[in-house]
Parts: sequence; C-alpha cells; structure tokens
Amino acid sequence: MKIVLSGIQPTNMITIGNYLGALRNIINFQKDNKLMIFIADLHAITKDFNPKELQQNKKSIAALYMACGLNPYDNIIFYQSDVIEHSHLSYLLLCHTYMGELNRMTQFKDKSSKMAMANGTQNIPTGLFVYPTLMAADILLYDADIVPVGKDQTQHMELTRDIAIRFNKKYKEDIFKVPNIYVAEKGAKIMDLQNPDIKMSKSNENTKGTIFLLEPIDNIRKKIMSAKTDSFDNVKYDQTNQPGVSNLIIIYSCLSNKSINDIELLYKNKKYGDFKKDLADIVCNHIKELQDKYYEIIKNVDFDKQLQKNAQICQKIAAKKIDKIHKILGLKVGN
Ligand code: AQP
Repeated sequence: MKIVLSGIQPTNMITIGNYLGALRNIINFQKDNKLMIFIADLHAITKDFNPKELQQNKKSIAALYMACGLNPYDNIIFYQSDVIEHSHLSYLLLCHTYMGELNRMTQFKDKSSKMAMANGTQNIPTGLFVYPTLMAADILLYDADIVPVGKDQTQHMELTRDIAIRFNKKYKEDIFKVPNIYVAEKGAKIMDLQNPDIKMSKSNENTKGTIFLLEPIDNIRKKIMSAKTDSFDNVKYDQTNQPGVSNLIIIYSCLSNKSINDIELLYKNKKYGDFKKDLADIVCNHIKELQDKYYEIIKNVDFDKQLQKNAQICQKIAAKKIDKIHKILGLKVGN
C-alpha cells in the first residue's frame, strides 16, 4: 500500500478552497492507500496566532476530516507537534537547503508582504521563511509516496523533492523516498469570491470572498449571490476575461460532477442570477451535510485518545528515521 500524506494548518476555519483543493482529494485516496494526515500546528505558529483558538481549531479540523469521511482507525491522523522529530528533521534539512531557494518561494513573498501590510511592520518571523523545510520534514520523515496539494503548494513540493534528491546524492544512500506530487485536475486553486485575482485563503482580510466550511449556511448563500462577476452576463469559462464567473463554474463543477462544458450549455441563455442561485443550492446542500456530520462527531465522538495513539505510532517511525540519519551524518557515536 502506498503512503499518501497531507496536512492542513489549523490557522482558522477550513475554506471551500482547502476542501476542494486538498482535503476531499485525500479522502478519495483512502480506498487503496494508507493515509497519514497531520494537523499542521507547528506551521500555524509561523504567523500571528491566538493559543486558545489554535487549540480549538486543531480539534475542529480533526473532526472535519472525519466528517469528510476519513476513517481514523484504518488511517493515521495526528497532531504534528506531538511528534517532535518533525522539527528536528526540519533543522537537519535546513542545513542542506540554500538561502536562495527559500528566497524564491512565492508563498513566503506573498505571506510576508500580507503580514507587513496588516501589521505595518517589517518584523517577519523566521519560521515563515523556513516553513518549506518543515514541510519537507513532514513528508520525508515518513517516506510518503504521494502528497496531494493545491497549486499554491507545488513550489514547496518541488523543493522537498530537490532536498531529498540532494541528500541522497550527497550521502550516497537512499535515505529519503522522493515523493510524487498530486494536484487535482479541477479545484486546485479556488479564487476569492470578491477578488478573483487572488487565491481564496483562510486568512484573507475580506472574509466576504471566503467560504468557510463551518459558517452559517445563510452566510454562504449570501456570499455566493454577491460574488464578483462581470458585465457580460454570459456563463462562460474564460479565466482571462471572466475570472469571477470561471471560478464559480469550477466550484459548481467540482460539487456537481458536471463538466465545464455541460454547465456552459445548461446556462446558455440564462442570467448570472439563475446560475448563482443554483450554485448556492449545490454548495449549501453539500456543506450542510458536512456540517451535520461534523457537529455529530465533535459532540459525541471522543477521538483524543485515538489521535494520541496515532502520534505514538508516528513517533516510533520518525525516531527510527532520525536515528538512521544521525548515523549517516556522523552525529551518532556508538551503536
Ligand atoms: N484556494 C485554494 N484552492 C485550492 N487549494 C487550496 N489550498 C489552500 N488554499 C487553496 C490547499 O489546502 C491545503 C491546506 O492548506 P494549508 O492550510 O496547509 O495552507 P495554505 O496553502 O496557506 O492555505 P490557506 O487557506 O491559504 O491558509 P492561510 O490563509 O492560513 O495561509 C494545501 O494543500 C493547499 O495547497
């Protein structure tokens, strides 16, 4: 069985972008593969955070995975910070990563400039800069075969692969498995509903453009009905000239299993209002079902123990890997 690994930061509530770009695809892998899913709390502290909210979000995201269909007994879901080997390997990888490589990461550029704008400060945490090596450690620690990600994370994944190849070459051993990147054909970059030129993110300032999976259904409906489109009133997929409506078509297609072409035909002589109303029904029904399952789990299922057990399993695998690397790097003296 192949290992499919993924993580989501508990920075805020999960968006429909995280869901369509990553979460849903990961769950689809569970039939024929072993899933390893970590709640990326160490990544979450690379920016401003509130400890109490972080703690709540961690649990909430674990429950959301289960609401989406993850079986926590056949697969492994755990909190990243419960396995301290993640940060240790990150340091070892950092010593094999170049400043130039980290400097080129577009996500660091975007997030640090967002941060500077929001706080009016140039004090950017170093953790944000070295985020990609922690991500590489998360993956390489467990010899993951496949890592499903949204488009925004592909540059980090390429770097992970480069570091693994570099390490293996330098020490002339297959220390790390070089992971494959999986990017969904549709939904890998859901855009903001109010500003379709930017990615929908948990932390976008204008929350009117973001659909959160756990927000009231009425809010979601309003957000879709007021999503920015254009003056063509033509339901057509054209990312360059009609980015807003194209984004809505993608969401529609992901949740209805209709192709882009089918959707264009279905709304050929109809108004944006009709299209948005149907889309709102599709999204709201889908999310309502998820929310019902989520509240049932968060209220009635005690999964804390299972997550601790899972972390212990991961810790054993990770400790073995670190021991092997220490030997290879000459850090270990004796047996
Ligand atoms: N808009 C998006 N469309 C498709 N996929 C997306 N992902 C994120 N945004 C979109 C994918 O979701 C997974 C988990 O993301 P993450 O929480 O680890 O980090 P992120 O990419 O930084 O996500 P956000 O929502 O933008 O969070 P904040 O605002 O906290 O930085 C990843 O696979 C990601 O590609």
